[in-house]
Amino acid sequence: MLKCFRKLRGSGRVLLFVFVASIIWVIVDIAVIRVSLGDVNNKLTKQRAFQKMKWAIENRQNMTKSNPPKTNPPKTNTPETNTPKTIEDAYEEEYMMTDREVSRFRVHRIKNKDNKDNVQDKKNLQENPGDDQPPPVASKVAVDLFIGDDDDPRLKNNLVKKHPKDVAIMKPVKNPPEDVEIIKPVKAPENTHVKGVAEHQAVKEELSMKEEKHIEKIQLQDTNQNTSMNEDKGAGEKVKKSETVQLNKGGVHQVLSLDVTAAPRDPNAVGQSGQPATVPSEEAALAEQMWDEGQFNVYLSEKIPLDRGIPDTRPEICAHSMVHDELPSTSVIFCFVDEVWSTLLRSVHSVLNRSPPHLLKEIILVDDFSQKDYLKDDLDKYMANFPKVQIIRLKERQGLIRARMVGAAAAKGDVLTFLDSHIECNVGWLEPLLERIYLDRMAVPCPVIEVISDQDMSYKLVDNFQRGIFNWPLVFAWNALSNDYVKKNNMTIADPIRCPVMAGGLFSIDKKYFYELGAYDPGLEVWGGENMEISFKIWMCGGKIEIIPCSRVGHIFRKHNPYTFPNDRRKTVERNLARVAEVWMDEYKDLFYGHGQLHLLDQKMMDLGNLTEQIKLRNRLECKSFKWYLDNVYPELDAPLLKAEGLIFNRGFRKCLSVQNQSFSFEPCDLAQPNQHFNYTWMMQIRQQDMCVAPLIAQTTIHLKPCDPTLSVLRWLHKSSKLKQPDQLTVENTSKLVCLEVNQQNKRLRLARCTKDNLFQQWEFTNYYIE
Ligand code: UD2
Ligand code: MN
Repeated sequence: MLKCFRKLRGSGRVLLFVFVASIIWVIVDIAVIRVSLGDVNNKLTKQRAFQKMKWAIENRQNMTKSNPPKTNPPKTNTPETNTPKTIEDAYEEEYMMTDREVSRFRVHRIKNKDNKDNVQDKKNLQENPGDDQPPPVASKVAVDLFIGDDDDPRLKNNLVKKHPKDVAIMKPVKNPPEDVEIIKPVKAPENTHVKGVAEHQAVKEELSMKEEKHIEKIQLQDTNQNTSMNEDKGAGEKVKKSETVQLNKGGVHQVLSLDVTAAPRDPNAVGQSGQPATVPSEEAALAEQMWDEGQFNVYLSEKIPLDRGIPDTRPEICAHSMVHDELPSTSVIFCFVDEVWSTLLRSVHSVLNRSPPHLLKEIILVDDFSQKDYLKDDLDKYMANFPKVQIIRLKERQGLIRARMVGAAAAKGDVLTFLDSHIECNVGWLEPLLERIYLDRMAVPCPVIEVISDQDMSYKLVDNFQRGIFNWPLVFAWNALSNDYVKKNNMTIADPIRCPVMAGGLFSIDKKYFYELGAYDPGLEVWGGENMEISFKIWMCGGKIEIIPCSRVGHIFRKHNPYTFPNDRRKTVERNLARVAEVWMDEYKDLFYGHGQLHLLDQKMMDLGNLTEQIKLRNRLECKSFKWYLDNVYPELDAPLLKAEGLIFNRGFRKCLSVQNQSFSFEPCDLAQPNQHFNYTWMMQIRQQDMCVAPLIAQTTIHLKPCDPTLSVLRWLHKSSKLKQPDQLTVENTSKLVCLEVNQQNKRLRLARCTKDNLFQQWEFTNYYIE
């Protein structure tokens, strides 16, 4: 019995094992069946989704307020919403796409920062079987700036041919770009690579809200639409694609970081991604020869693709910042004289490629009477392919200032954006500028001006917190905000930076406001000083100038102007500055003249032209004083109105100079005596009220004469300062060195030959205001 029981127990284990095993088998079997059913379901789901997506694509272009979708979507099991969502939203929400599936509907994003990443992305793309079809949403169109077939060797080394006849403009893309990363688009004009759009949840919500409201939709058309110069008409067809973006009154969206590319961007192209380029040693002589044409490395510029990538140098948070949907449109104005072909074109392409098309009203090229042949017909022909670009030819050289005014007069945009003709606009450059004007029409925003190296054409990031200032005599300079200032004002690296003056070349301004301000002084010639004029005018007449760190534009800074000046360059700039000083600087103009510009006061030497209109304008606008400007906008500037003042003490005689009945005497020093009080001015005059100490050379003595800043005979050289020892008072305008001296015998004043260490020739004012 016991044995039998043991046997049964043994076989019971076996039975139990068999029982458990079959249960597991059944479970596994059911699971397998479920999985294959799921597969079938998934396929059906996907098919439905594709159908719906196809419908969405077909209808997307018809979706405007007045033009609702014409066809219905295919029926699905999911409830219909009134508002068609974006393709990818609809798909994602309703069918719970996997990441891999989502990636099919993503557009490509340019990754400027590191080509290695791009290569990796490409690899990922290849390894990812989900991406084996071209993305259905963003069909790519290339902007090919080279002639001929793919086999053309110039395509391979990205040689930009100078002769525009050799240049084909548009070319359809055959393969997806190579240097890309993939992100999810929400509002992207077709044919663009969009960075950072709607990755942000808040933006997504904002946008879907707007879609529901359907208040306004704007068609974002590719700027290159209908612009093919290519013989192949098909290429033209392919670029005629557009998408809609819905904009909402009072709504906001994440800043658009468009970057239309000549896809595929060749990572090995010369200067690609803003990398430094080098001249091969055998070409060094040629490169040197080409330098003078532009005063930078023209040789390399010719090799660099016209739509090269540049690194996105914005502070991290900029790509996520929000701007209003209803920004004003802008006309971009480039003035140029004898600009280098490749840099001019690169400038224009950077605007076309990186500006939201609906905000870019036009690009106006003002040719300031260039003499170079290629800037005539060839440029006309090339630009004829870009409907947004127009060229205005000046019949004689007007100079940059009047050329800008011609451009402004022709502009149809709400905002004028002035740019130099050798720049590269970075991604997302435009909206932050327009946003600033949208918020305050009297704000004049400038991008951060970054550096395109004149040597190797690399794109260089500049330091944060830089502002534009001037030093005497009105010399523009960059200046870093102090840490204290940054802390005190709680500033982040993306906050606008108040600038006492702008650099001049790159800024946006509300067009009406520009004219309210009287535009530029048309009496300014050729080049220089107009940045001071417009800066003072803006600040003193109620506006403000700011650098917007989220907007960045590279500029080739050159050591010499590559063009000629109709008259002497130095004189031209000095005269312009003197006009500005006369109109805007009140008594502070003395500081301008006093810092090495006294020769400008000589009317025979310098005809400043008529200033009446400018002075009238200032009065009409009821602009504030220059003192207000210094106190409120640029308090850091050292701007004492006098070089020195107080008593004039003679070190040898140990008494002070005094005026009694129009003649000079010496008295014991007494600060309370007004007749002992003199000012030593920036005009180098020794002044008591309106009377000036004047030398009488022939009589070797001095007398008092009514002051006149233009009279050079009234000028005394006196080198003493806060730091230096007392010094001689030397008559400035004589060939011999003549000094003011106390005659040791009769204790009277006289003019004598300057002798070192003679204490009777040494004078000291009570207060010095200069270092
Ligand atoms: C800076 C400004 C520039 C201007 C200048 C002072 C920047 C980046 N640049 O000098 O815009 O404010 O200071 O006036 O802030 N041009 C003409 N006609 C002429 C002379 C020049 O159209 O008679 C064009 C020229 O081709 C260029 C632009 O004006 O596109 C500015 O000239 P620049 O580049 O020689 O001036 P830049 O950058 O040294
Ligand atoms: Mn320039």
